[in-house]
Order: sequence, then C-alpha cells, then structure tokens
Amino acid sequence: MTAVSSTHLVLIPSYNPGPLVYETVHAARRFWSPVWVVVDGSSDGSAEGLRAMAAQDEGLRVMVLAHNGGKGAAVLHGLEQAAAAGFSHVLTMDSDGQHPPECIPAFMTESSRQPAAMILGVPLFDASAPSLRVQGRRISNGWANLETLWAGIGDSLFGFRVYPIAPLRRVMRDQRWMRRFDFDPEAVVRLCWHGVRPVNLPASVRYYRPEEGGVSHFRYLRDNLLLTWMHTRLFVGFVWRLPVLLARRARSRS
Ligand SMILES: Nc1nc2c(ncn2[C@@H]2O[C@H](COP(=O)(O)OP(=O)(O)O)[C@@H](O)[C@H]2O)c(=O)[nH]1
Ligand SMILES: [Mg+2]
Repeated sequence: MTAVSSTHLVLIPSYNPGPLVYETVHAARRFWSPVWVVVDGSSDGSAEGLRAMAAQDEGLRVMVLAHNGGKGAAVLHGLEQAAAAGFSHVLTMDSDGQHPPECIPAFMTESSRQPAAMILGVPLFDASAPSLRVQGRRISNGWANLETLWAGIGDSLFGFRVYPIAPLRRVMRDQRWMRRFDFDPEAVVRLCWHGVRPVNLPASVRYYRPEEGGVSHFRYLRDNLLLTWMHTRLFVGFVWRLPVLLARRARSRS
C-alpha cells in the first residue's frame, strides 16, 4: 500500500537517466506519496515523459531545470521547494533503477522514529557491481570515517538516504561545492560535523549493463579528481575542527 506523508517526500534528481527512469518513478510511487523528480537539464525526452506521468498522478511532481547543474544542485533545488511546502525530510534516490524502492517505507519509518538523524543506505552489492567502483568506495569511506573521527558513517557514497532538510540546507548554503557527484560524501561528513547522527540501514544496489538500460554519468578521471579535491578540503576542515570533534567524542563516551 502507498504511504502518504506531509513531512517526508521522495526526491529523485535525474539527468539523462535512460529508459529505466519510468519504472523507477512508478515503483517509488507505489510505495510513497509524494514523489518529486528534479529533471536537471536532461536532453533525452525524459522531461516530457515524466511530465506526462505527473499529469495523471497527483502524488508525483516533476520540476524541470533548463540547464544541467549537477546532482547536488538538483537536490538543493528540491530541498528549497520542499522546505517552502512545509516538509521536514527528504529521501533521495537515484533515477536509474539502481536503488531499491521497496526500502522506502522502512527508511521513512526509521527517520520518523529518529527525526534528528540521517538514515543512510549501506549498499549490499551483488555480482553486477564493478570491482573498481566497490574498491573506490572503500577509499572514500576510509577518508569519510577519518574526517568524522569514526562517527558511524556506514557508506559515504550511496545516494539512498533520508536527510533532515533544515541542516542540509544550512550546510549547502554555507559553501559552493557539493553540487555534483561530490554531494553525497560531503553532505554526510558535514552533517556529522553539525551533530546530525548517522543511522545505517542495508539496501540492495544493482548495476545494469548498457544493454539492460544501464546509464552512468560517473567519469572515472573527472569524478575521481572531483572526489579527491573534495576529501582534500574536508580533511582541512577536519584538522581545523579536531579539538571540537575530540571534545564531543569524549563527552559522548563519558
Ligand atoms: N540532477 C542530476 N542528477 C544527476 C546528474 N548526474 C547524475 N545524476 C543522477 O544521480 C544518480 C546517480 O548518477 P549515475 O550517473 O547513475 O551514477 P552512478 O550510479 O554512480 O554510476 C542518478 O539518479 C542520476 O540521474 C546531474 O548532472 N544532475
Ligand atoms: Mg546510476
């Protein structure tokens, strides 16, 4: 049964996602209302296709941005609209069928139980996961855990998460990065620094082959450079905050 909420919505940033987007949005709607999609300057006809779906469905809203600004920028656009409409939390989810829509209710329930926390998906990979991506993840997770003094981030990169809107908007307004693929890891580290506790829940992830409709906009060189620069600035921020983080950890242990 579809759950209807006035506090929590599903937010799907989308850029040239391929044909799996329709099934993805449809499946999210089966489990939740409302679902919002931010189409981020896509040129593949998905804006028109999604708008046609929304015209038949009150629980679905489609926002179309004229120019591609990146995943983080699209999420921020959705956050601003969600806050204006009175929502307190968003569950972010990829548009390309890789994330499990059937996990939406459990993640939302956990967030309602712990509204000050962020609920982080921890990916359960199957054999379809490229080993280079799985290894890259370990490196990013190692850095994120150091940068937060092991505050409990289960996975730094997985985009299937529930965020409290207010602190995430504050974090994003304070700086100009986090607008592209640096969004997910930087959000989780900065929110930890702001005292938002991570709660980890497992969630399956699937990698589709191109012939199955799989599309990825992650470019190894460009985006690994972006993530390296991101961890560089986070590390500098970590060193600067170290006394505060140590004091907080000592308090929580005592
Ligand atoms: N709004 C927006 N979303 C993007 C952009 N690039 C990727 N995404 C979305 O972010 C999610 C993950 O991107 P994807 O290319 O599938 O990366 P991968 O799953 O890490 O290989 C998908 O839902 C994409 O539609 C972008 O430039 N803008
Ligand atoms: Mg993907």
